[in-house]
Amino acid sequence: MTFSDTLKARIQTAQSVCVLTGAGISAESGVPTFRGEEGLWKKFKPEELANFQAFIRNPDLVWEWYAYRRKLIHEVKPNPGHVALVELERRVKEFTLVTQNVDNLHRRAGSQSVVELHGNIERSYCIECKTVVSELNLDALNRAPRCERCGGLIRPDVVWFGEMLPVEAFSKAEAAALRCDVFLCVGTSAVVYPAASLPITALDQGAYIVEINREYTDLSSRAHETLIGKAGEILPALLRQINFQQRGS
Ligand code: BV8
Ligand code: ZN
Repeated sequence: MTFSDTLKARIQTAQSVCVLTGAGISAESGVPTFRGEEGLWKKFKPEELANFQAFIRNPDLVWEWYAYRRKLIHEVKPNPGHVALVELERRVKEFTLVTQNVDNLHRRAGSQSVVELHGNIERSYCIECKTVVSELNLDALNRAPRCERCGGLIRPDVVWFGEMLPVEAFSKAEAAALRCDVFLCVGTSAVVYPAASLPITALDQGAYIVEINREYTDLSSRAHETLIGKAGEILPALLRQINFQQRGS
């Protein structure tokens, strides 16, 4: 696999790198994506499951869907794509990993600076008193549990459609996009906002935008480079071809 001299030079000399990942980086771990052929949304529509009204209308169905995904995530492990980003984080002076994924695989791979834009499926909280619940053996339940303190419904701590992203997380992500020299956009269909606005924010301030995906997306026409292929193959190959020793001062 060959990479452009520009790309290698840009990463080699970058003071600051920002990476945005989507479901595609976890696909090779065995976690289904949302919008692909085998995607999670094929059976269910986002509006049926990933929104608060759907949860209130049918808490057990939504809860069961997340319990299924949590169980799946406990059975998989990070793949070489996640691991390559841990290596990149070690090599670059300033590195921010922003993820739309709620599967915790970046942290399990060893990434330190993970900004979770859409929450984390391993955390849950009560919709009434907001008590965070984690000790529940969540997978075993296929009914939405009730809060021991107030009896309120317990929901997954993920961002649903129509819900605001965690303010601190999004401002951290935006600050990184505004500062970076290179922005890598890995395994996302780039259709969900405001996450999908981040590569454009980086582009507008002069960063070099590189997309890694199995197919072209809405972002491809704006990116400087689109590398078509699997993230778990491209990222390790790219890291192997960059000579970080030659870093400038
Ligand atoms: C908000 C829940 C505002 C967690 C998710 C019209 C226009 C623009 C925007 C909107 C609009 N109407 C509504 C909106 C806003 C809406 C939105 O963007 N909708 C889109 C769909 C049009 N956004 C929101 O509602 C957000 N909130 O805007 O609030 C607001 C303002 C004021 C006051 C109140 C509110 C909230 C967005 C978060 C929604 N939550 N999920 C969960 O259950 O996981 S979205 C869901 O999509 C996931 O979170 C996921 O992270 C996200 C993005 O999907 P991807 O990660 O990109 O995955 P996908 O399957 O799509 O693509 C995978 C890609 O990987 C593919 O391209 C594939 O080719 C590639 N791939 C596959 N294998 C590999 C690979 N690449 C490399 N290697 C491989 N091996
Ligand atoms: Zn409660």
